[in-house]
Amino acid sequence: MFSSNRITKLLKIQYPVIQGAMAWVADADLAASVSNAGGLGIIAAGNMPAEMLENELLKIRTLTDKPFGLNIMLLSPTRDDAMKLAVKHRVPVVTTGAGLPGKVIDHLKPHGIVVIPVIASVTHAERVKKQGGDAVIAEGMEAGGHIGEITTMALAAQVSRAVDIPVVAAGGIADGRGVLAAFALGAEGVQIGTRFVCSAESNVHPNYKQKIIDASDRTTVVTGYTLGHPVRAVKNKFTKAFAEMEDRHASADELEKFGAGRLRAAVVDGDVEWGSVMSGQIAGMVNKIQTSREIIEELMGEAYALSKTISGKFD
Ligand code: TUI
Repeated sequence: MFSSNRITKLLKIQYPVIQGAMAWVADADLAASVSNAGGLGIIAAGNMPAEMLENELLKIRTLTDKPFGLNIMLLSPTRDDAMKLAVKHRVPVVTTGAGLPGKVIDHLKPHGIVVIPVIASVTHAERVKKQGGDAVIAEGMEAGGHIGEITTMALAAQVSRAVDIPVVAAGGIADGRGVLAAFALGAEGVQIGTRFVCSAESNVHPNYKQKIIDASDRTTVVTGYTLGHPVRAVKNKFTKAFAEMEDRHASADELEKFGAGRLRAAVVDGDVEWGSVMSGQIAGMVNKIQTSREIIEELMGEAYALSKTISGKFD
């Protein structure tokens, strides 16, 4: 169904599918389920205190002997702790997000850790290549959570022409068509978040999963432009109130305070009206709960079948 390429070889995995690193969502249970199914599961450090993150790193070793990754969110005050724990627990792969990863690459590469930063522009991808990043994840603004400005279509195409390290496409991908489209743009792997939120092995509150299952293509909205870190989430009372505050030019301080703790409220407590239900635009296509294995096998099976149909059209 899939032979192998630079991404599967680099990551020592069967299928070129990386699970998105979603704060509060991407724990050892979800990551192990993806790794056991032949993809690369990722634990999201997010803003986790070191002790909690260390527990997840110890736990995943009891759940899988396959490679997995740790995502370090560069805006987080706990990012240095996460970096130390990656070394201490010999994490095979580190992805980064929401910032410039130079320091992470310098610190982790000498320990043999594969480092794959998420980037949102060509310039940033070129910088990562120069700094010694092993690959890049080109994440378009269709993605959920903190996003850049460029769509996956435009970003993956331009980044894969600009750098010779492998490119993984992210944002707006949730089925085999999306996988094949990413490969057509020059990517050698995909990162999938929203569909894995609805994995049977995801510990996300059922209310959050239901919001994604009920979503259409126009369900998400972006807030936070005035703060300099735009975030895509399902429209609800919280995003409406936040947007109104931005419209009346509320101060950064006021906005940060209003937004604090909202993701946890949605993911852990199931408050899907006043919490932040981060999700990608592809939520409209995620319609059921499936195991991570079913998700990956369906994705790759569809991509394989479609590749045969499409190649016949270009005779
Ligand atoms: O990081 C993400 N997605 C996230 S992080 C997150 S937690 C959060 N919560 C509230 C506010 C802010 C963050 C929720 N979702 N994706 C990876 C990603 N990285 N998307 C965009 C970028 C990015 C943007 C700019 C990476 C580098 C970059 O560099 C530009 C610069 O100059 O810093």
